[in-house]
Amino acid sequence: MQDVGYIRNTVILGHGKSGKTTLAEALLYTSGRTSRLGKVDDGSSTMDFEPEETRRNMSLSASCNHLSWQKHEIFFTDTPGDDNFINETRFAVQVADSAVLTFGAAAGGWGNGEKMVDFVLERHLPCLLCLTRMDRERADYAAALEAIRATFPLNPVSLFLPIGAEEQFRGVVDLVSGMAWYFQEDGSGKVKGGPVPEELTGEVQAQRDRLMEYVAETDDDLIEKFLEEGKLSDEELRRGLRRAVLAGRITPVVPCASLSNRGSSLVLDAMVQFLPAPSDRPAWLGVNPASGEAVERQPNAEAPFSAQVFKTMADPFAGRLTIFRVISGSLTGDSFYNSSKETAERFGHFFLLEGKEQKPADTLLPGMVAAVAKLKETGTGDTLCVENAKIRYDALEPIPASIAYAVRAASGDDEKLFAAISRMLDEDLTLKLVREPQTHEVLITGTGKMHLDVVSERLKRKFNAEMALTVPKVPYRETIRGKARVQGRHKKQSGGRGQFGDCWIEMEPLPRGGGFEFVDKIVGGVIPQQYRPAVEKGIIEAMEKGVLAGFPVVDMRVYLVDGSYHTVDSSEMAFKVAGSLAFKKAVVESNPVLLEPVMTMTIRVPQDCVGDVMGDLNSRRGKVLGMDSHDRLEVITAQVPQAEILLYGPDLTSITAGRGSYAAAFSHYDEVPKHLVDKIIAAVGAES
Ligand SMILES: Nc1nc2c(ncn2[C@@H]2O[C@H](COP(=O)(O)OP(=O)(O)OP(=O)(O)O)[C@@H](O)[C@H]2O)c(=O)[nH]1
Ligand SMILES: [Mg+2]
Repeated sequence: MQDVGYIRNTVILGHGKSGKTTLAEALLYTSGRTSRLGKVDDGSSTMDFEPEETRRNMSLSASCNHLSWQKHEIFFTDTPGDDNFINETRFAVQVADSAVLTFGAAAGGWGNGEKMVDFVLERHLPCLLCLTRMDRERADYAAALEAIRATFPLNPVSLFLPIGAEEQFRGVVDLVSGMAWYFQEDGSGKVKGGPVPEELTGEVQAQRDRLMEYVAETDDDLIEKFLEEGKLSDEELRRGLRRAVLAGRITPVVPCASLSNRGSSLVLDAMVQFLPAPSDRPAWLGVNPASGEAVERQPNAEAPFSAQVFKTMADPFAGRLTIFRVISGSLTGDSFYNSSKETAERFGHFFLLEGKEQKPADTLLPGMVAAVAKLKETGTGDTLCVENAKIRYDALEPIPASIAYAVRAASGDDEKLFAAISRMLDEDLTLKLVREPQTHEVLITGTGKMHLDVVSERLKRKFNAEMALTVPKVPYRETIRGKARVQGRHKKQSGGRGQFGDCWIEMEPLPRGGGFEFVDKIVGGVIPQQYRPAVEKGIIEAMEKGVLAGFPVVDMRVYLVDGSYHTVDSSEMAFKVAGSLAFKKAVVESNPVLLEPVMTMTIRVPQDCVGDVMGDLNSRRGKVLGMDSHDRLEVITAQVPQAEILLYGPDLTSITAGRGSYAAAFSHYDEVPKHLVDKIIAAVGAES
């Protein structure tokens, strides 16, 4: 059995297009796991294997693999950088022991890199920073490093000094050993030793001294030795570095250019040397599902088995594939207990994931990522354990959806479409179907338009079902501002028995949210008791379609005050009609107005975007309620009419270059300003 100390579990994350997948491909190839260097751009990537990914040349979902390097087994997950698929990234971060953070080496243009840094910091993950795309024009290692140091609380410390820049990036000087390494020209990703270029010797000495001092400062014993002797041995430096990284005090930095496979072996070495084994991490905290008491698991092989599911994939033929990370203990056999669903689950085999391939395995240890097929109850976020040592870990909440479209089947076969979508809900927790009772539309929610486009393509490929999306209707309502007293009289005489109902009602507004009240004030039986509820029924039916644009009417009180009846011709039906006639007349006479839903929004944006976001909110009729600083972000709270933010997500992304996010929840109904009422009424007229 493998020693857990030789396992690494890490997540590769970084801003969009920072070269995560290309780095993963280079690591796989250099370690010998793959026989050719996969490329994102020509669709030959092992990690981006979904047709939707190869079509776009980008990662859309978390993809797992593992490789061997210097007797270590490194399990890693390559994650999407785009905000549309950020849930995949968050769930993968949740179960990782460490992070490999990628930033492009040309300073700036880091898009949502800040969000990725926050994920790492929130989970206190020891982290290795790769400055990627070193071979590109304008790549400037020192400048990028300085910018990151100034912006993020990562304490980045370079392990290397690059030799050559851009296309001429040929090798590095290792600041720990002082040796120079040149990249092999055969694209193998490995390095060979060589002389330190003379023009760099001064800089190497200066940076090496700084590195030593920096590391010494993180450790009492080392600082003593350093102050006494003025230096540390290579071994002390390496051990000090490892300790400081594991404690999250510094982030070692490695340069690389993965597309031409330069620097991969350095990244692999650093992963083995400086990132934690599962057993180097603190105990994982959970609760005993029976008692609710806090319990913990040491991440070693001797503890009882526990694992957490971080991804589920829906396959039309193979069924559901559940992907989990082992947290403690070892797993053999064919069953485990799901403590989130409180049920035992059986399976055939478990597999290790190698991109899209799955390889059977017989024992799982802490840090390993594995998959099982066809579980019945298990979903993403669930805890798996043994029945005699139950534990449940916190499941991560998916970030709320930021966009909703009305969805129908393009073919008209809604039943087939919704059955297919509900199978996709398993693998994608931001995806939700919501029935909107007032507009009778079914809404599908997601993180952005691109997210829903990808869902649409997957539905077509996997289940041959096609969605038709439209911008959802706004559930407007109508109400009154004034009072009225009117008569509703229904009289019909045609041949035999006639119909007669006659009522007088008074109508007055109720405060917003007051709904509807009906008060029976008839005295002396001018309308007999059995017909009075019929008047109310007639009103309630008529309330469904208002007089302005046919939206439901709300927030008023109706008094039934007078009326008359006929001993033969009166009936419940006749009074119902009278009630509805009276209602319509009363609304017309009570100054009817249109109401629109207003949402409370919480918008998180970097400080330098606040002005633009505020300006944009202003143009959307938004009212800013307050602003608060959280870490490096400003949190704006505002109320904005729903009609103005139906497609806010993509707009916020373009205003903030992907660095903003928001959540919106219904707050209240408010009057539509006069100048917009006619437009809305005209739009409804055009539709019907
Ligand atoms: N010149 C050069 N181009 C690179 C390098 N690494 C990646 N690229 C290119 O940059 C683009 C993005 O690379 P990916 O590896 O897909 O980046 P990613 O971070 O996985 O992107 P997402 O998954 O979409 O967030 C592709 O066109 C790559 O070919 C590199 O080292 N040098
Ligand atoms: Mg990628």
